[in-house]
Amino acid sequence: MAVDKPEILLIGQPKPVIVGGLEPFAAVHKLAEAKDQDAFIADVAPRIRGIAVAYTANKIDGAFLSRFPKIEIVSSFGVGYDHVDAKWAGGHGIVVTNTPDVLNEEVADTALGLLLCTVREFPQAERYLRAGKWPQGGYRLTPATLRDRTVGMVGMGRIGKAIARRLEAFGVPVVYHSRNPQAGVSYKYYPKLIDMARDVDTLMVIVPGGAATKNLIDAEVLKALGPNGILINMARGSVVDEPALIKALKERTIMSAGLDVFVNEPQVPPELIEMDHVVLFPHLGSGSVATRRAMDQLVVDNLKSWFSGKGPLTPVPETPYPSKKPA
Ligand code: 8YV
Repeated sequence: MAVDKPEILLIGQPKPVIVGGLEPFAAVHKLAEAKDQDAFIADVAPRIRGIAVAYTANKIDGAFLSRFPKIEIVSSFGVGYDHVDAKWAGGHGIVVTNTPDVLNEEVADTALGLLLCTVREFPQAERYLRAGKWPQGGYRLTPATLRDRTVGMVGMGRIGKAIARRLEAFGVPVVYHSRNPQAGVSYKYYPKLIDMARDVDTLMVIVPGGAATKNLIDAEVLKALGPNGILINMARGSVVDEPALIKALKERTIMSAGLDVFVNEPQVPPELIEMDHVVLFPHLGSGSVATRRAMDQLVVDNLKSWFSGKGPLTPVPETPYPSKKPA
């Protein structure tokens, strides 16, 4: 007797690696191609056993997941999964997976690129050249240098460690703040973020998004960072109090910021766009063809492993596998 293929809802762009990887073993319903998405979901929901989320912007909360009575697994693209209510899923026996590790080095490369661009004003200098200003005189000597800076890492997870390794190679002292000290990490640990902000002049933010880290970098932290302060955000827009950051930049409470992420992406506050002393990236931390392909593949591999009865490859901590049975 032929075994029915599991039915999977694909949310977000139907990328070739994901669609091509899923179709041999699953019936894939592509939400992005539906004219009426709500009616489409209502139609397929009773049969859906897995959801693939191809982009981190889609909100997958309890209300949404309750529409799928047979849902077993949500396989989400990206290491960050603040768009998925994993706690709710865990409480309802649904496994959530993300795509960790395969992007560590790429995001760490981008973090160093953004840091250097911000400290040494490389994008501004390039704009200067293109505007034909070089013949009138060289680009200004930058007030900031990486040579005398200490980087305070806000977060020391897998990507944080990859960034810190690079900073060490650059000869830049590293210290860190996270909820708990990390085993096997020898950099100085600060239990309080405000104390670290006071002691360093550069903050590199690389913590998970979500309620626990919302507005962690607030006006007080920025003030403690001080007038030579440079903030780099590689995490989520929500980790930084954006209006407080804009105010601090306008009033030069801090010197500059390099931002890969924003509260309301892809919308960027016009106040930031207008400022010449910030560097703004369109959330491209992991954005190379090779790394995005590896992330797409891990979205597929989690579902493939699950539906062949082998369990998920990279479940998030809120939905451990095998699940912890109540005592
Ligand atoms: C992606 C990311 O750029 O993995 C993440 O959490 O933020 C990045 O790798 C992002 O997922 C694109 O939406």
